[in-house]
Amino acid sequence: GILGVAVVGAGRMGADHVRRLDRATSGARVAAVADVDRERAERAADGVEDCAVHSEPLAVFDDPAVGAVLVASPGPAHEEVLTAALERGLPVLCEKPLTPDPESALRVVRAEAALGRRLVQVGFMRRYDAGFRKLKSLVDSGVQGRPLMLHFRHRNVSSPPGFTGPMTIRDSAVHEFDTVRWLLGQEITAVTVVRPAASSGAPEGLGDPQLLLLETSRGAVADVELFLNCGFGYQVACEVVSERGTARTGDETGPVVEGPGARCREIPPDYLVRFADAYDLQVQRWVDAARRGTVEGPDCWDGYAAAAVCEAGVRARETGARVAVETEAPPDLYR
Ligand code: ISE
Repeated sequence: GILGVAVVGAGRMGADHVRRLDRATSGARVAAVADVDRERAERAADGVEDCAVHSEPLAVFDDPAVGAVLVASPGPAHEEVLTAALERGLPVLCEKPLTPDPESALRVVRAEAALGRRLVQVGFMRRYDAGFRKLKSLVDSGVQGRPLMLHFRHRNVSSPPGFTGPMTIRDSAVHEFDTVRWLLGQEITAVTVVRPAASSGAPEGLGDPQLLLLETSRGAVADVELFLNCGFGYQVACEVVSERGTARTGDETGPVVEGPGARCREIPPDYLVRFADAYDLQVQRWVDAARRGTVEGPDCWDGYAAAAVCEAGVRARETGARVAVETEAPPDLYR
């Protein structure tokens, strides 16, 4: 039957997912929207047929119409919802980060491993972006030899209000951490953060932009320009430098625009536009899998591994030192 989805968290991302599930996904409907700000939940649910609205996130679990949960609340609120969903055996699509720190991520990993089957997919949507998928199949094909270096650019127009230094790592750079692990099939072993003079366009004290240097388990190195207040557009790009060639994605995303005296390429304003197709595919594939009783995509272990790199990253940016990443061994479920 049709999958009844509860969307927990009705901020920018949550509201976008409500619209996506309601209008652009087959086999699913939005059965409930929950947000601690009830009016925000009501706005997101406006126009959605037969959709319950809650101000208490856990209330969605008492609703028999709810067969799956999409978690889009802020990272620190995830663990409670994930734990409740796992207890009830409901499939989950959890926006990144799985949880903000490795300790809580490991608790979620262990709760899922104890069930002996996967229920949670983590919303690392770049894995569903057409350009990144092409990079991945090129790397996997081995035609260019071993990948040696990755160059990333990650620029936002502006950081959201209340964004802190650690959040630049846990909420933004976490995407690169997952992308490196996924593209290379290697673990990130150490993080160094170099910080140029802060931009006057960035909030006082945020220390934006930053340059991250990541080392991996089989000797690759990735550099990440993280610039969250660049002021002009949303850009995410990645170049893979291998032994016999390079490949790059993300430079040409918006349409070509021509007018008097100029020919240019539009730059998307934000991630909702830049990754719209990736989100659509991610959510459709999650719904299809949930209806078959399966789960695909990035798992809780990927969420934990990324959180462990974040932990090292947060310390690296505070101390200026190279910080080694520490992780536990994965439970059998994720081997
Ligand atoms: C946001 O939460 C995202 O996930 C975006 O992809 C990222 O570019 C942005 O920096 C984050 O704040």
